[in-house]
Amino acid sequence: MVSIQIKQVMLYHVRVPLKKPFSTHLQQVKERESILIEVLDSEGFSGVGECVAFSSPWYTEETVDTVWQTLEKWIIPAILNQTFSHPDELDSCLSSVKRNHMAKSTVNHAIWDIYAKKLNQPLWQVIGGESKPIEAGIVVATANNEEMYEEIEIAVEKGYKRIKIKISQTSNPKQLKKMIAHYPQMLFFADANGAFTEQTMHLLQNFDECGFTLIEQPFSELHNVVSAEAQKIMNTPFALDESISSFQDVEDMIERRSGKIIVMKQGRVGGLSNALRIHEYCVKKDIPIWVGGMIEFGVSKAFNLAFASLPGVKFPGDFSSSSHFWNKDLAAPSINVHKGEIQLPSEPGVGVKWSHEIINQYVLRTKQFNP
Ligand code: OSB
Ligand code: MG
Repeated sequence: MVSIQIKQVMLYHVRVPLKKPFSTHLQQVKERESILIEVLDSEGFSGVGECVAFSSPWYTEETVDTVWQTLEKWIIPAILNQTFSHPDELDSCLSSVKRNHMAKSTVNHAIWDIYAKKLNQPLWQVIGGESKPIEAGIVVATANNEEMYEEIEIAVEKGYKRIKIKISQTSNPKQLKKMIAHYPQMLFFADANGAFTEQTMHLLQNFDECGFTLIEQPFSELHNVVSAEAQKIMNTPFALDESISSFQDVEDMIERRSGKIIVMKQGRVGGLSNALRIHEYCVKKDIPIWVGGMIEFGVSKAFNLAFASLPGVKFPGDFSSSSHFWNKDLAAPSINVHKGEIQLPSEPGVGVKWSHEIINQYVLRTKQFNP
């Protein structure tokens, strides 16, 4: 039986410029702030994790600052010296910390990494994944149309299997329909990040004829009832992203029929343990899943890749090469898309490490915690 006694936690607060701005109707992201974690156990095994909250609460309510504070004040003191035989035990240890899913996920991931290393198996294998290349998808999030068409052309040339574009009330469905017809071999997803409302549902309906495989989060997470009304009259399936922050949200989606597909972001649901519970349920209910991205470094992406090897994951996720966002990834090895696919690692654990040499160039503060 595995035994993991937590002996040390290191946090690194970093800020890294993106190669080019990432634009949605809600926010333009130019720099990625994050908190990187390393956990050491009493036998010298180390595990890594990465906070996916942003600098400001534009996507979810947690931010880099709230995650740092929650880790420092509540989560890390609760886990130091504790012994876990499985990563799933973390949630009961943190029962006095409500929600704060992204903060919890950071630690949950590091413990999964240690757990898989102690079993001497790659993480994807430990969680029941299939040994296969993972299909790569890219997100085009530009501020103007011309740039969007250029980036789509480049993504097609690079061999990506799927392109996700950001849409809003001002996007032009007729132009998009033409563009999609121009690339018949490519899957296109539309992500609205909640841009539509009950009053503008008729605008959303214009996207039904475009040829999108799915529309991600057409309405705000507060408007799942409206989403169900729209899904009733539209053929394109909705994939819910912001609406899914727990197992109960998945039950709610299925019950209301507010969407047909789940976008999995482990940070948003509190880590891999909860993501696996959701996966099991979705397989039972025949609800397809795909893996969403958060403009992450290689550690978070490596956890996403492990999840993407599961049988319930049915579409290519937000998996682009490290070089899409970064001059240099903070994790090693970096992610490489080859012929539209990414290889799973063969070494024990999640298969990537933080590169301290690169972190040193971007670090704002660090803190070490011991019992
Ligand atoms: O809505 O899917 C989203 C990035 C940051 C915050 C929200 C979203 C995204 C993306 C994925 O679209 C970007 C990626 O490939 O990492
Ligand atoms: Mg999304």
